[in-house]
Amino acid sequence: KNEQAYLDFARDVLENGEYKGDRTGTGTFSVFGRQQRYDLSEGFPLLTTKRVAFGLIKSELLWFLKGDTNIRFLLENNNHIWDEWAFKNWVNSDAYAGPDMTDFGRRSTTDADFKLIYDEQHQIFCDRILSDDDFADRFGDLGVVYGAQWRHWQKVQGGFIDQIQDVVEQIKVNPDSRRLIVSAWNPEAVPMQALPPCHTLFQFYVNQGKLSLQLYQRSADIFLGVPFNIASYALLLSMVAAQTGLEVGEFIHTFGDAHIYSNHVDQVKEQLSREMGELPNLALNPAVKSIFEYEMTDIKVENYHPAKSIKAPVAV
Ligand code: UFP
Repeated sequence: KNEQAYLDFARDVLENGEYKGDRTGTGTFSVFGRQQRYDLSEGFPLLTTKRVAFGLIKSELLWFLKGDTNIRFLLENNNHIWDEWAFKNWVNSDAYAGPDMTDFGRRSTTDADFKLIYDEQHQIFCDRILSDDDFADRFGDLGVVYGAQWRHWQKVQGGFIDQIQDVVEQIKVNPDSRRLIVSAWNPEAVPMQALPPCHTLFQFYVNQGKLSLQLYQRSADIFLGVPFNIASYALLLSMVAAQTGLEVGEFIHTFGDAHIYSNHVDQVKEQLSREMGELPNLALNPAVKSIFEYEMTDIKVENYHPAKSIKAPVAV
């Protein structure tokens, strides 16, 4: 069963992970190099041992596929997963005149009084992104993030490459190709990026009418990030399969540094103590004719009955 692969992986890292410091100062239990396989014909791999917010996965993936790098679209869909990166641009600019937001990520998790002040500024920020076009242009844009790398990779000689369009076309005309790759990792851009891509590169594979996708993820927060990442790439694979007339094959998830943060250990144990349920099904609107034309209502998970969510602090 698909979910078992994730749970076994989490147990493996809990048992075999070695303590390792990290950029965020939190500390992790970490391994290097692991792989799981999810056969999508057995059900859609949205975990049932805790609730995973599929709406956020959907709107984020549609945002990437639009080539959009401005958080306004996410906010319009009540998705706040990228807010901090844009918020940081604002509070570090001379346009910001509010209370001091230095190190807001860490302080808002450790200082309750500060959190109230931060929440208020965060709300003001989101309201302005939604209502003020100039403000959104100036502070809502995250620059070179997945949407840009996937849809308009900047060429050295000028012009752009649309990696998604190209790979979908190649899957149709040249399915035996061993070069069906989308890369997000740009060594030239990395020093300028607040968060260099975790999803470094993915490759498609077509055989016997089935489409598979393998992702290389350089860095993985097993408790908070990975359940999202599995569902997001399984959704992408399903959408590309639908648009190329192929059946869904396997999603193969390959890792570099796979870690459980030291303040997620109890939550992982709680999840591992739970019974798995049936995986849900994914329903894509068959009338959609292009990978770029899906909207929120064209994508649904059916029969999703997860255990309740488990809260954990995000390392920033
Ligand atoms: N992370 C994920 N999945 C994601 C994402 C981030 O697991 O989709 F965007 C985690 C991995 C790591 C942190 O814990 O976020 C990124 O930090 P670093 O760049 O130092 O690897």
